[in-house]
Amino acid sequence: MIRLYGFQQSRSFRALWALEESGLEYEYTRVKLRTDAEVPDSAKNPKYLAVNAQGKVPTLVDGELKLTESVAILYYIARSAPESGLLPNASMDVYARIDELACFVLAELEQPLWSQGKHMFALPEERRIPQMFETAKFEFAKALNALDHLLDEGEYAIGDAFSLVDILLAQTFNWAMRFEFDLPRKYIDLRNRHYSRPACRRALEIM
Ligand SMILES: N[C@@H](CCC(=O)N[C@@H](CS)C(=O)NCC(=O)O)C(=O)O
Repeated sequence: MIRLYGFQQSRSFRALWALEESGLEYEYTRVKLRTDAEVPDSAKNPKYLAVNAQGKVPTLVDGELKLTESVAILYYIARSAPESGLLPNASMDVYARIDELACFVLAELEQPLWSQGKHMFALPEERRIPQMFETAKFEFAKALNALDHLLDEGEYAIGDAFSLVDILLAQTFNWAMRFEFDLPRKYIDLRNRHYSRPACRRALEIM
């Protein structure tokens, strides 16, 4: 049985949403970030560090397999449930574009959001540099311009069906909205459209 470890308002929502889309059986375990190691469900507790050495979320455990990167987790879920269409049955070119977009979300789009998050709450206080907030917004705007060239025109990121990159994009735009980054109307609409999917709404309830 798949077990997902997560924390509200974090990248673990990507995995929870994908699991709900997939129809796979799973169990969800909440861990607490930024709490003392002695707290039993703390991400710093040795029990959790045994599955995720960085004490981060998400983590997916399936038998002997332990995955600690959200994008790898999405691919694993998609491949475990091919009928979900999270990875469409597609040509080499389409697969390559899906991989490209997944890498782009991690390396370019979410990077300024996470940098800001680190300097807002995740780093030790003495390491935080609030002056970087404006730079993060500048970098995010640059990434959005590049993104315009990577997406198809239609309802979905690539092709004519919902896929794992739509989850990645919608969750990352949701993150940008929470952090009050400027987001063009079309990307707010994309977030709202995908967040109204039944699987996403179920995941929101569970989270
Ligand atoms: N590259 C990892 C990043 C995981 C990560 O940094 N997760 C954050 C939450 S979204 C975390 O656990 N941070 C620990 C903390 O804030 O103390 C992934 O995509 O899964």
